[in-house]
Amino acid sequence: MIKDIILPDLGEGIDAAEVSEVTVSVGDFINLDDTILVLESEKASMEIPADVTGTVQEVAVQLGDEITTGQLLFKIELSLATGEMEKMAPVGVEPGLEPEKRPSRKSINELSSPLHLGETTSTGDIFASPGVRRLSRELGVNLRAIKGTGPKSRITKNDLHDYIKIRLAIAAGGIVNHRRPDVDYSQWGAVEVQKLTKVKRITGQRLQQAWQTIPHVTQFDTADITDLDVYRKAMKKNAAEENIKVTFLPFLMKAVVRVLEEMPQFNSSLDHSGENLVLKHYYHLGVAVDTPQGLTVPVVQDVNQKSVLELSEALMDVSTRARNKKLKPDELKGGTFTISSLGGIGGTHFTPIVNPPEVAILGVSRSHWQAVYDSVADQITPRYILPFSLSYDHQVIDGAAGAAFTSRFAAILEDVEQFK
Ligand code: CAO
Repeated sequence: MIKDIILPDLGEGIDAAEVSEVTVSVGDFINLDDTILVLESEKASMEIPADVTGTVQEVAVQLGDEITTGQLLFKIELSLATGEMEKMAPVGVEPGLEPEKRPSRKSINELSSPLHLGETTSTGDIFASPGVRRLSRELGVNLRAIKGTGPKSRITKNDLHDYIKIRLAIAAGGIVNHRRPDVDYSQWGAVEVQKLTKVKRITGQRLQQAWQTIPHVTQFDTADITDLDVYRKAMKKNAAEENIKVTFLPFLMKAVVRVLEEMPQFNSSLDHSGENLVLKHYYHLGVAVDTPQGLTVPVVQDVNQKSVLELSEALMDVSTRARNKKLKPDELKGGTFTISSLGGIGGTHFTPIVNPPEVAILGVSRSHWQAVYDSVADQITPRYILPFSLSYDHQVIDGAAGAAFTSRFAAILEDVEQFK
């Protein structure tokens, strides 16, 4: 059955208005209360909601039309009874499915014809006030691109402002601080509020900046450290007599520096113009340390000139002082590459965030025993495998170089002679 939708009395003495947005097109399925038209009169902007559910058969008005009370707006084919809807369900949709779990006619249309983002896209299924709609039209912003934070995901003026700010900042290569919605979480259960430490706040800002300004790629790889484990255990036993704790980390630092010497672009920074690469001939490694105050990254200098034992001592020293808040500001500066090791805690792989102005960071996860096929001996043997990830700035480093770095790093770890 077809129903005519006519322009209702707009009240407040308004009997004519201009069509500023037609939010539905022929073939669209509309629900009761969906916005189908936005009008602007001398006095106000207003949304006209659908008073029926069904499919648009005819659109009788156009953008810019001056329309009056009682004028025909749309012809709508009213929604069919549930039984008939089931017969119309597309292939792959179970007839017994509850109506709300079944794709709407509109969403089926969207699947077959990809949505084109642009000013002319229908936004009738989006909640936004006429003022917001008008502003978005004036600024050429497609409301579909914005996530509404209001009730029923309504797009508020602040959402629109935030969206525009973000787009402008991204276009200018700048940093965006999102306005977080002020939500009362206690409406869903008990909560407590904890103040972020200064370290967490500063680190958070730096991480956000890095994440937004550096095009990250993360390369995952593994190294067979079975022989290195045996070697480390022997060294650890001897060093324990001198109260030095030898973990895997100093070996990883030595191996990293070896690769940095061979592939200098990983030990570099882009200069302020972004047109030159500054290659550093010193090897100062930042080491991420987990402290009660938050993540701290002290720098161990001249790693290429230190032995595994000297690095072990240096690590014990800086990690203890980091946790006791005893690091000097200078000890947090001048790093050329960072290692973040979660190996003492767990996990298989993770994607570390580059620590600017550096261009790459190594993330180390926990080693595990694994059955590995040895094709030469034609047998399966247990091997101790170290998973790791390398994140790098794709402005500086190509994917091929990233993969070459991780392969070379693994090869060095697998050859224990390199550490003797
Ligand atoms: N696989 C298996 N075991 C590992 C390992 C690995 N990849 N890495 C460390 N271990 C072992 C160590 O050998 C040690 O065991 P033993 O006493 O038997 O030798 C144990 O785990 C604990 O090591 P550790 O964590 O105390 O020492 P470390 O040198 O490996 O790391 C430090 C030092 C300061 C880096 C570490 O304590 C730390 O703070 N890590 C967290 C870093 C972090 O938070 N990164 C996240 C940044 S992104 O948010």
